[in-house]
Amino acid sequence: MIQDLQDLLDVEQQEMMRSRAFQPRSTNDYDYTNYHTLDEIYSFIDMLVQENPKLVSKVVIGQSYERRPLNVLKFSTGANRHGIWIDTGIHSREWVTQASGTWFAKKIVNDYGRNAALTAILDKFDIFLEIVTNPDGYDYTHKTDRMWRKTRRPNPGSTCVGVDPNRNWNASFGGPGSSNDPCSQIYHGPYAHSEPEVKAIVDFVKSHGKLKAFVSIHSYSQMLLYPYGYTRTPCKDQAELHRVAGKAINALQRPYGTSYRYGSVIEVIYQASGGTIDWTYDQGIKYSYTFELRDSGRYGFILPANQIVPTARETWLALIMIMKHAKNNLLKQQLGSVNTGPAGRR
Ligand code: 0X9
Ligand code: ZN
Repeated sequence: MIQDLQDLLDVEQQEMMRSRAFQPRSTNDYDYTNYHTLDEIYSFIDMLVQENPKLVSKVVIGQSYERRPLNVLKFSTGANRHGIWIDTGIHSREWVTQASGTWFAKKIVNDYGRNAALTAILDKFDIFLEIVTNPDGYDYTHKTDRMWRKTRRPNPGSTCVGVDPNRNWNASFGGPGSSNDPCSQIYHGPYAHSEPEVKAIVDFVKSHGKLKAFVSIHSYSQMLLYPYGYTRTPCKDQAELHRVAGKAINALQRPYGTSYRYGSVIEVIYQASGGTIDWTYDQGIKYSYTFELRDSGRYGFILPANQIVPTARETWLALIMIMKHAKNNLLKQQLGSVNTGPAGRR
């Protein structure tokens, strides 16, 4: 319960006004310390691609219900690579996530060729980053209801709008921890992958076929989670996922002392069926993680803008740890197949 919610919303609006008058002409001038509208983030994406045509491209993986492009940034330094996926903003009101996604994008172009860890990762993997995963919802949080979470598709037979895109995946779809009431915040939708925003990612994951890590970023609560959400039965890589999560949250804690809890979704938050990372894990993407970024409840979804950059910075350290681990695992796999292949059998 936030007592002074309207005060927080007023401050947030005033802060956004401060940069509204200013149109950045490059991603260097972009105000990473503030929240931005959908149009501003989409212009950021186009500027970043234009400025770094060798490293960055824009992949449109589909269209939202209201026909907005679903833009994914692809960071790539070579053909036929394995992939790492990161999404932010699938729940539209979790504004620090889209803001952090924007910061990550700039961080990748700044660090490639300069930072050894990131460079090594990009020499093995393409990174796919969907900053505004629920653009209709995001636009709606700016124009109408700051606390909107779901998609914006009308539900036939109901006056309530939208489906929870984190209950819409085909992983124990419709099970406990989701609702069949269209007015619920955790409404699972009429059938699995009914939401175009979800279906676009499903199609992308299947057609890519070589994603090794999938990280879906939410706020708030300060948690790093792995599957499952739909069952208490531990996933078969639980021990490894737990170890990697521990290292990731240690790295995250270093700059500002932010403390995270970690474990499976069902053990650490609550039971949730139809969640993103349960589906990606069951598709064979071992390093499937969900973050819940800052804070732990004082400001909740209305995190003050002066915490955007610190949040993004600390989260990036955890992401690097996960990506590094995925890379080492891939190298081990590739070495293993060389040694047991026809020529290299020992
Ligand atoms: O309830 C949710 O969807 C997530 N919390 S949030 O406050 N961001 O809405 C947690 C769900 C855990 N994730 C998965 N089951 N994949
Ligand atoms: Zn969320």
